[in-house]
Amino acid sequence: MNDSAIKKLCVSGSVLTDTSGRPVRLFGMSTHGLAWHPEVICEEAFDSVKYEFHHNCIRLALYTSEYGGYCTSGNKAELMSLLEKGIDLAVKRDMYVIIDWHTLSDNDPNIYIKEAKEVFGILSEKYHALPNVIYEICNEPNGSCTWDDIYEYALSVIPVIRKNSDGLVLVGTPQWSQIPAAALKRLLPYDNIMYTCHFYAATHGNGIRQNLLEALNGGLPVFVSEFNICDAFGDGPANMESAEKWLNILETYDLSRICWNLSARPDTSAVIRTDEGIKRWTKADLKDDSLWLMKHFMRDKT
Ligand code: IDC
Repeated sequence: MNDSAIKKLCVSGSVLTDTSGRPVRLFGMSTHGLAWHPEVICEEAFDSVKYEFHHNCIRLALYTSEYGGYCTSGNKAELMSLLEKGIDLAVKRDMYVIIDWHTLSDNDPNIYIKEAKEVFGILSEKYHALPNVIYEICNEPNGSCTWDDIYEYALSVIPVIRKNSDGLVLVGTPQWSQIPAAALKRLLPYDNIMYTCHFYAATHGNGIRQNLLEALNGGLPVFVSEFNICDAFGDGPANMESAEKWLNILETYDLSRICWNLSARPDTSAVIRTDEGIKRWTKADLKDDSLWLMKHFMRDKT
């Protein structure tokens, strides 16, 4: 008997719902790279996301290439056990948890498809019974990587997950997940799929918002699995005017949204003000821009 508050997620048309068809909106934080900041995978940090910020989701960013990336110089066993610890900490708090296969400088996810299939195979087998777990199969395809390339990748990776689990799968879109409308041309032939849109409000303006609107008006199920209101380097001043425009779309279409990132690094996108080690952070520990972001973007409407 599962008496957890966590409901199984379904994609119904373009809307994320529970199994009784009630819309569900996820909002939460992404970690920085697990290899950079393993210390954040701990009780205190997860308590702060759940009980101080009142988020219902956390995203675990497993970089594939950069800085101790899983497919490059990283310690695979340590990274896997961090992921598993993060999943356990989230499940214990009745939170949804996104396993983020954080491709980035490996611009085409097909580059490390073998490793992706291995990792998603192991994790979907281990966690198939938990409705909390969400599979994000590629963070940000970019460069010359097209929707057709992503489609082929997804056609190979999603069946590995589906063999074990019918859980929610998030799929990145071209140009750093800024072109969700590209997916309208050829939808993936599976249930419970959402396509991602990422934005950094101080860099990304009308052009990318128009693409998101085109995707939404075309009926595409979209999940904002990474955003911030600063620039695309994750730094610089926030642009509130652009942020308000993005917020308006997210609210109008009730999109789920995950903010980058839970760390105390100096750049703007790291939400914690001062690096005094890990503790149960409260809203008083947030940088001013992050506090604004939380207040406006991260509200539970239910
Ligand atoms: C950035 C981190 C930064 C790190 C860099 C590595 O904030 O500390 O050095 O990655 O390349 C993304 C990516 C995300 C980026 C973020 C900000 O998904 O990995 O994080 N960003 O640049 N897409 C757009 C912006």
